[in-house]
Amino acid sequence: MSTAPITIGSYLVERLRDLGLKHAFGVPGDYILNFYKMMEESPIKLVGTTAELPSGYAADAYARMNGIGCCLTTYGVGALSLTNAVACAFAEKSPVVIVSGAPGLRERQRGHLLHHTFGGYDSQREVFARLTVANCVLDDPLTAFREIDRVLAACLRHKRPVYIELPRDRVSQPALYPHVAVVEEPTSDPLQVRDAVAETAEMLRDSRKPVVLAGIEIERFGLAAEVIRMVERHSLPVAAMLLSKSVIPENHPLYAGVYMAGMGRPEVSRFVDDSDCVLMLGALVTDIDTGLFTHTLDDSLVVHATTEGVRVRRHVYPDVRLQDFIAALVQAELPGFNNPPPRSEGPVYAPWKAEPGRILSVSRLFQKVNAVLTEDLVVVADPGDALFGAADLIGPGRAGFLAPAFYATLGWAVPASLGVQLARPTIRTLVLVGDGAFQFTGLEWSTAIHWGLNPIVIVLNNHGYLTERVLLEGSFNDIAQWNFHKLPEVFGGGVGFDVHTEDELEEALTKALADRSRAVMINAHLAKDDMSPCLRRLGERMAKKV
Ligand SMILES: Cc1ncc(C[n+]2csc(CCOP(=O)(O)OP(=O)(O)O)c2C)c(N)n1
Ligand SMILES: [Mg+2]
Repeated sequence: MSTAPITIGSYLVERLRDLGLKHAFGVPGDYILNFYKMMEESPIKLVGTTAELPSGYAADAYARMNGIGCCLTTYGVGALSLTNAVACAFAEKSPVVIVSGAPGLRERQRGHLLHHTFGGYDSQREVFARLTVANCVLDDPLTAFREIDRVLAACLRHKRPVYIELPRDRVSQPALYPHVAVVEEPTSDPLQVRDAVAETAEMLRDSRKPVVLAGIEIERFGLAAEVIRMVERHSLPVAAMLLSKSVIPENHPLYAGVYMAGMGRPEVSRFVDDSDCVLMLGALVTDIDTGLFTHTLDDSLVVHATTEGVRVRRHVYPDVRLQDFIAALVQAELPGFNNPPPRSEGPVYAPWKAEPGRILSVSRLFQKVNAVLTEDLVVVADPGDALFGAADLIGPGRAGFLAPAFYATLGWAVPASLGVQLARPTIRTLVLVGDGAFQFTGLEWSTAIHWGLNPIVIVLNNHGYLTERVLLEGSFNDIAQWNFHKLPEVFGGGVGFDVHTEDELEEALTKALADRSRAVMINAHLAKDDMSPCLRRLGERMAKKV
């Protein structure tokens, strides 16, 4: 056991470790260097990324898989580059801890202008206060230890990012008195749980076509197994949403598919929209998840339970924790329903057999992707047709699926695949990314190679910003053409495939899957105007709105 005194920095490292953090992402800089050193000497591994923004996406995906993620950054130039990733983590509920170094308190007193600073010394914290659920500045050893506890507890409770600012001359400041970590769990009001469940059970008993919609909080709060128990016990059909795709095993007999109202598969939309009692569990009701709010769910038929409380029709029960509500529903006495999920109107992506020499199309590409999905292959999709096409994939069992399907920030997927594979070394990622999106952050593929990881990246190369083209065509949607398949040469690792035809895709994916020792880059050439059914429906609806 170390006899070294506990310091602000060492306590922060220790708490992050206790919470299960094994990797932290970022780029060093002088204001965070001595904390970097402290982390380096701990069991937590430091993963250097090509820039701060991708470190944020990597940490976000890591947090989605691991329960907590972390970015280390220097002040100003680094931290401010991270903001977009932090906003994404906030919007989509991902527990990321941002630790930013800052000028030391002593050096501030001289009144000189210090590099990387802008405005007052509180400006950066004010920016992050808007993007996080809790923030602190560890400038005082009297309060720093409690502040670390408070901020980390908020991160885990809300599954949203938090901001910790650490002035560089406070990292090694010892505690003034012994401190024991305090972790308080919120509890439900038992009477509210009883009433909320009784009212929900009554609605369910009166319904003939009940449906459960499993949202993203079910994934984040680790409640999928409990939801499955609940739907199995009562024979309730269950649909997922795009943001929570694959939260329910997609081959489960009660699984109805991904619900996206007017943008989704018609048989799933009809099934949910026709329901006379929709139990929404942990769902974010976003424009993309509801096909631009084309859903017809009537408030009087909906129970909406989230981590912020339960609403049954128009009655609100704020002090009911989602896990307690679901646990009580498992036990509720219900009749057992007979509302089987819709039969697919023919699989969107039918079985695959390559036709040699046939030019690759979007639908055939996704057909092939669907055919190779296995439980240890996690699909990571970037916004664009990569995501919309992926909406209709039907994975075996609980094959993972990750995408920024609400905040929709381009360039998320490649760095995210780094986070996913470091969080879960036994799985491989299949990254679906547009040519435009790849140009945002594709350099991060080199970090994956550097770490000996083996993501398979498929660039859907449709010569520009197709999703924007669908809304409004113009020369601004054309982008520089890259030979993506030649990147292995530049990055000094991995293997690339230039794919124009079905048999070339077949060969590339067969080789990629057979060889787990290398990262793979597939440059999949597609026609400029070819698109998935989902993007076509989105385009039609958006065009009416803008
Ligand atoms: C960071 C960011 N900037 C801009 C956008 C707006 N945007 C949405 S889709 C899109 C085009 C994406 O092109 P690509 O990645 O090639 O996918 P495609 O639409 O061609 O399938 C753009 C620019 C965004 N979503 N995120
Ligand atoms: Mg494109």
